[in-house]
Amino acid sequence: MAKGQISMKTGEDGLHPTYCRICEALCGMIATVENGEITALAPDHDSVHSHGHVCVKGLNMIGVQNDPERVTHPLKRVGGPGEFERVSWDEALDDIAARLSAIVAEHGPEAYATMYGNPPSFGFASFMAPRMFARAVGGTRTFTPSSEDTTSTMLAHLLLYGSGSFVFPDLVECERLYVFGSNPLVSHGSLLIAPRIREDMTAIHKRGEVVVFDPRRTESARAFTHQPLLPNSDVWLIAAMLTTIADEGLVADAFLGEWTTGWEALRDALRPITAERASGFTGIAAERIRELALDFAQTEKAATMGRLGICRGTFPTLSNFLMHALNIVTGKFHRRGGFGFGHGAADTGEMLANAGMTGFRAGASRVSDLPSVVGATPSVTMYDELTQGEERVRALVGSGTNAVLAKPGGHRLEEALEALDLYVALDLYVTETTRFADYILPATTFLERDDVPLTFGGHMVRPTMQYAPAAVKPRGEARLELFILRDLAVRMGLGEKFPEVDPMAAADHLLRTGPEGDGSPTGLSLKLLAENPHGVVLKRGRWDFDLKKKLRHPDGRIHLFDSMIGDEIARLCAEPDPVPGELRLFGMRKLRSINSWMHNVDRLVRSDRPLLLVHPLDAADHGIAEGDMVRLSTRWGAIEVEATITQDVVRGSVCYPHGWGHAKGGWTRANAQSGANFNVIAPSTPDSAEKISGMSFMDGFPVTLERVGKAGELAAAE
Ligand SMILES: Nc1nc2c(c(=O)[nH]1)N[C@H]1C(S)=C(S)[C@@H](COP(=O)(O)OP(=O)(O)OC[C@H]3O[C@@H](n4cnc5c(=O)[nH]c(N)nc54)[C@H](O)[C@@H]3O)O[C@H]1N2
Ligand SMILES: Nc1nc2c(c(=O)[nH]1)N[C@H]1C(S)=C(S)[C@@H](COP(=O)(O)OP(=O)(O)OC[C@H]3O[C@@H](n4cnc5c(=O)[nH]c(N)nc54)[C@H](O)[C@@H]3O)O[C@H]1N2
Ligand code: SF4
Ligand SMILES: [Mo]
Repeated sequence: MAKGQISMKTGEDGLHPTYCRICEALCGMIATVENGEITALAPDHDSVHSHGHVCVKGLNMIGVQNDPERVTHPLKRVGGPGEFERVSWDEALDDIAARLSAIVAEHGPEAYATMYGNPPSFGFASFMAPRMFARAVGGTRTFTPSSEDTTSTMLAHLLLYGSGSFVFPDLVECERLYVFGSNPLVSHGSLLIAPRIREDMTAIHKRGEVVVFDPRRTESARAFTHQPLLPNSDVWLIAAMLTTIADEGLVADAFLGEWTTGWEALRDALRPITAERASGFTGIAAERIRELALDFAQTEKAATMGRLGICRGTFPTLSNFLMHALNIVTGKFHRRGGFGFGHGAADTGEMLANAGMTGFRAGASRVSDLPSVVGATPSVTMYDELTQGEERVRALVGSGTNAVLAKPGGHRLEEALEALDLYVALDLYVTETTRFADYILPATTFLERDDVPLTFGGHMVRPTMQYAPAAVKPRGEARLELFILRDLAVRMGLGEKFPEVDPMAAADHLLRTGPEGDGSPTGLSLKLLAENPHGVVLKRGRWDFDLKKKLRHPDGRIHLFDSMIGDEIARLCAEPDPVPGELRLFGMRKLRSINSWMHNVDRLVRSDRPLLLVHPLDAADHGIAEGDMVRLSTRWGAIEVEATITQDVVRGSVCYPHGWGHAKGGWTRANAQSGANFNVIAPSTPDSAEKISGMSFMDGFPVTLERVGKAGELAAAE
């Protein structure tokens, strides 16, 4: 085929339509393939999903794809951490199979645990692989980023709807959008798929108003109405808004009567939380809280969205629960311009359930009183699970996670990983985490695998579907995670428990039997998608579904109250007032970074320097000047970082990005970058997590700040 022509055949010269799997926007891209290699990545202007939108990370994925430091052959540990030697696949897999079988024979299947990270969860097959392997071996402990990302909102969904299907705002018709703890202009949205979210939000602001609740004047806050507040205080704000709405009689009685239970109990429990009381915790005037509540209730097409900023404080489940309740109680639920479930090629809640990821298990943790939510073992128990007692984890397979930088107390995991009898990592790099592995097995990038974004099908703002065949064959000896782990299972004699899967045949089956499959107006199938390389728009749109089928509590209603929620409200009401002078640390994402894993791409990092944002009054209190090095400490650890003074953060808070602190991985460019590992100081013992969900406390925890010197002076002294 001539260069410049569209091709759907892996490795063929030409232009390959694909989509980015770095973040949830799933932007359409065109990969230019020449002589079996990707030579350029460009926006896909014909994409029916993103219409030419991409960001700088997507375009620079080529820097990871072709990175000379990428691991493209199996590596075996031959010395201290990070000392590896190339081996053959057979040698690696035979040795791993023998050692893992022996560990399981001696200590039982629970001696094996699974760990996976963010990037593999974007692929249909790469997401299934670690779960299927765990099921075959029998170990149930599963460490994922959920404890830092989704667990609390998942629990709120389960309590309200009895289901794990995501509920999200209708950006298309909304006229008043309240954004709690999300920075979509940088993150491109999460738990809702909308690649052109900047345009959606701009249009809403033109029709009415977008209010961004955030302790930092973020890129999104600057673009719309910014409502600053203290970190870890939204729960007070939202509770007081609900109380105001109840007092003013702005409640959608008909909807509540038909679809819900528990409103009276919720209202009564929240009664002590007045706007005046909330004002002391949030730093927002009581009058303003009432105004925000009334504006929301009185706008017909209003909705909220909330993300990490309300998912990781000390009341993350209650914060999410009340944020949903705000929509439900004011009649915005399941209504155009409002807030509700989605409809697409697949139902997320059902898919999670089919993957064995269901429900809530109280007291599931061996080493703490924490539960498991949707199959995730709380991150803050990982150190103890790997190091304590006879029943400890002795063997771990990790796919696509840099836990040492990503998990609270990541630095302690170095010791825990090194103590394992066997740690096998499926990854693209020797990282701060995989350097402790006995083997690193080279995984594929998303450009090297066939995919359909089925797991995202249920929460697209404008539902579409696309089939992206691998643009190129895997580099070197890299292999699909699913094939690596199936091969390993077979070598362990577990082939029957881990059946051979053809991922795209499985995807075709799900497409055809799903809500937009055979017999539906769209008639989705892999064949239809293959005939439409830039994607297919689902004809019925987001709102065309039967609400009754999505509500999974036995009574078919939304539960606005629950004993767990009652207990959480009582715990909230007993909270002491904020400590004067206390500083709270919260996090930040930047456009040119994705967590920790694209920092070896020079074009992405060369203009970046992680800095601690400090408010001028707090800087004065602590004798800190621009560019000073400061020590941040908690009872869990201490880091030294460079400070910058700015009005962008609210007084009483400091802000620092995560994913930094590279030093000892096999990524030279990343190692050269300044910055410290946020998670050294993050609360990381089981007592620090939210009791009911096991969610890590990562935003708004108290820190001590002290000046240690000028950045330049310190560097010169070293
Ligand atoms: N460029 C880029 N995009 C990404 C990522 C990335 O690393 N880089 N990561 C991806 C991933 S894994 C995820 S999960 C999503 C996350 O998507 P988002 O949640 O939209 O991303 P964040 O930028 O973390 O936004 C959280 C916001 O909460 C604010 N915040 C912190 N504490 C509080 C608080 O107590 N209250 C309130 N109201 N706000 C608070 C922070 O200042 C921040 O602006 O982003 C994804 N997209
Ligand atoms: N302090 C603090 N900590 C946080 C967060 C925060 O906001 N603040 N955010 C949390 C959130 S939301 C998340 S999602 C987590 C992310 O946590 P992780 O997923 O553990 O961390 P990443 O930095 O995304 O590292 C991903 C790893 O996957 C590898 N990789 C990339 N692509 C592939 C692939 O296709 N297959 C395989 N097998 N490997 C691949 C990369 O080389 C890298 O080693 O971090 C969490 N940690
Ligand atoms: S916003 Fe950027 S990183 Fe996210 S999917 Fe689009 S191109 Fe990829
Ligand atoms: Mo995440």
